[in-house]
Amino acid sequence: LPAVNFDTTGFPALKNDLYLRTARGEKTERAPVWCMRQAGRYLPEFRAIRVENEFFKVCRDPALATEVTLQPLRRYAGLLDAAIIFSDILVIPQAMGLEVQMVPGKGPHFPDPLRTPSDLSRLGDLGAGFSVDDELGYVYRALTNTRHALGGQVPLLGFVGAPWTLMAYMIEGGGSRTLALAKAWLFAHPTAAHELLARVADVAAQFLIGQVRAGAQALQVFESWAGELSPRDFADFSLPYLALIAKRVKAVFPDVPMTVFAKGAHYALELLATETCFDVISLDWSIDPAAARERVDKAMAAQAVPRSVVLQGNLDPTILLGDEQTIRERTAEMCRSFGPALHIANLGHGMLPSHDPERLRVFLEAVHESSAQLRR
Ligand code: 1CP
Repeated sequence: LPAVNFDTTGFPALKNDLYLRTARGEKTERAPVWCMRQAGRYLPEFRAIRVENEFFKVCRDPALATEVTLQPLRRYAGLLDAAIIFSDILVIPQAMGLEVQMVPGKGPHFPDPLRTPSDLSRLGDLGAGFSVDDELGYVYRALTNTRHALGGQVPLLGFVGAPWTLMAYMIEGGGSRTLALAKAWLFAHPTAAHELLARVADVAAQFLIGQVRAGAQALQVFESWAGELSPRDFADFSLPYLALIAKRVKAVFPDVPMTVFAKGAHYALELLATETCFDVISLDWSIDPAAARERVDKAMAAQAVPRSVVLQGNLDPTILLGDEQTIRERTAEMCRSFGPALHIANLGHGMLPSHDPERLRVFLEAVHESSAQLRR
């Protein structure tokens, strides 16, 4: 593995700024493309590293995190327009004092999750010695080292989990089908729920600001469990914290593009566009891109100060399990539906461990081809 470099002053010049220009609302020659979970278990080179190294060890070791972040960039040379730092949304609950294990084949497991509101006192974030930058400095070091190792090929993205999604993991103790334990807090203990959400939002905002200082060039907030909430409860328990995070980061770094991915929350498109200052709204595959474009444009046009909102997404990842012809056709269709501008191509959710890496190449090539054609 290459030597580790923590100099945050002399980063290499950026050679491909397609993602950044699009995220800022500029017209570009084609749609930039990257994929959620582009570093992950579908790649044999990733699994080879994981045989020897526990999941959070890869996150905490800057040389390993850099290596894994760069793996898809190397394999799909010239086809990806962004890198996303290898880490996990669960590093925040960990930093706040909860133990998180990554169980092979199962996913995250909290041996001792939050059970009742009195458990909030177990979280360390209000303690006198608590510092987000100290607790999560290993992510900053991974970002700085990766930014150097990228050599300016593409911009580097940082990310966090959104408060509602992290609250869900902290109470459920892992993935869950109904989120009944976490949702019970919303209705039985709304004050405690809001306290937890506000504390996580505070840590998340500080963490994102630190990630930019360390070298992240754009940011994404993952609200993966938004779709479990009704529109009314999304407006109450998710949206205000998403808006707060974006506002706090933008107050320090107004020019760093920010994306929100509220999976399953297409009902909230207008609110995300008008009530938050995210530059990009990432869509899952449950909404037609043209319909999303129209709704967002209509909502923005009614604003006193309209701005352009970029959309990201949204191919159903399981389409990559289909044949090459189908992948090409569906990708072209998706690009046409988003239209000839303000689109960052992506899947509607992350890569799956069962994906064939060569099918992802077909998707990436198809985006290059069909989105360039649209703009001619
Ligand atoms: O053993 C392994 O290697 C575990 C697989 C894995 C990987 C590759 C996990 C466990 N996390 C990650 C990396 C990861 N997670 C990234 C890295 C960068 C990239 O995208 O390439 C990112 C951005 C995440 C974010 C993440 N983690 C989310 C939000 C996005 C989403 O998928 O909705 C969520 C919900 C998690 C929790 C998590 N971590 C890992 C798993 C398997 C899960 C999901 C479990 C569940 O369904 O509850």
